[in-house]
Amino acid sequence: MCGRILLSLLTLAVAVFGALYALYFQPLIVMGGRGRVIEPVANSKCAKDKSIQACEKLVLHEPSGLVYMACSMPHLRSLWLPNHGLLNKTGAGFDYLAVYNPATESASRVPLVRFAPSPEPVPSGGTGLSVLGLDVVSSGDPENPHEVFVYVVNNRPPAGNAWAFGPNSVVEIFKGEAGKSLKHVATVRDPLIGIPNDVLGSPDGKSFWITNDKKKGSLQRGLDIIFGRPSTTVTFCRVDEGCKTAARNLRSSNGIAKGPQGEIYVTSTYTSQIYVFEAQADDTLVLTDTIPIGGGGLDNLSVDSEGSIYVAEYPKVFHAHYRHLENPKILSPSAVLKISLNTDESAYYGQKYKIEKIFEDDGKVANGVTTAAYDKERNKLYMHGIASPAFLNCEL
Ligand SMILES: *[C@@H]1O[C@H](CO)[C@@H](O)[C@H](O)[C@H]1NC(C)=O
Ligand SMILES: CC(=O)N[C@H]1CO[C@H](CO)[C@@H](O)[C@@H]1O
Repeated sequence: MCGRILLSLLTLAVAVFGALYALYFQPLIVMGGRGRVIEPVANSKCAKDKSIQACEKLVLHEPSGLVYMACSMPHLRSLWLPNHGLLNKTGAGFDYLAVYNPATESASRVPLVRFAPSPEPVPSGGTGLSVLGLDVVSSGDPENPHEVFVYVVNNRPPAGNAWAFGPNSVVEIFKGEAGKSLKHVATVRDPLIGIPNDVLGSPDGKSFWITNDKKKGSLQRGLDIIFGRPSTTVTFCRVDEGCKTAARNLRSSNGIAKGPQGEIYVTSTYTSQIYVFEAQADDTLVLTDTIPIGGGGLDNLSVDSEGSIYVAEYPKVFHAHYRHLENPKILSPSAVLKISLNTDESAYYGQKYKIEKIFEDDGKVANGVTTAAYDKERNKLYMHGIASPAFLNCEL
């Protein structure tokens, strides 16, 4: 009798494990890139610039052709990266903004004016910036056609114990002429700014959306990744009025960008899909579509002048997030996907979007790419990564 109960319990345990495996673990293993063969695509005509490193996000400013980047140093990312639960404050506060000029083919740091990141102490030799997401938006002022607002996520360390309190994250807003120094205009803090990831700014310098990767606390994040709990949000903030939740119940929201018709795209890293939202009059977001990619993990995205979406894909996302981030010298393969509205015949059969792989590399040329933008005018694909050793520009 006892043996029979034991047997039933064992059968039940096997069944439960099997169901969990099929439901949760197997899709994760496929998305994690097990068995995926890296096929080189367009990786032979690339120029590297090692003077600018560990840039998690880059933004092409189309009117000028300049590429803005939010950068650090690879070894510092392994210490201080609150979005991944890396909370050694020694690595905080040394980051910077950089700009690449295609005319001179050179990159440099952007001088920041009137930026006093109080009240947190700035480490000696530091900048007071711990950057992640970035956006660069033309102000649309006819008197100043090159004026831009630059929004950057600043994951400042807390005054006390970072493991207990998490980061003291804010969004910094700067203003200036494209390619010149930037003047600090606002630091936005709010309880609804948890640990922000990416930012999408407005042309007037007064409001923005952020993807909120997670609340403070990282065991929860691990469980949410495995079980796909929709625990992340998009938050909308006005500089003068504070923040509110614009979209909730999202799975691993990460990159955010705007399309030409005002649609707002958000990548879901660990479910390999893109959410498509429509902004409402009250600045909340209504989900209108999802684009299933079904490949590896997805990261930061950008939209070109014709509305095509470019997204950095991790062929091996867990390798990237757990091995490469902890030791950036361990190579991590990279890929970039282009997603456009399908205008071929197959559109009639329900394939609304066309997904093309336009770049792939095993990590030797492009190590750990997390962000990409395509300059149509110059036929250049720009790439960088959160712990990458170099800025890459490749001819397609
Ligand atoms: C933080 O990083 C520094 C520099 O690598 C190291 O010396 C220190 O032991 C680290 N602190 C902790 C608590 O791990
Ligand atoms: C700005 C942005 O979307 N950030 C993500 C880009 O890539 C890194 C690496 O995964 C993520 O940590 C950022 O959250």
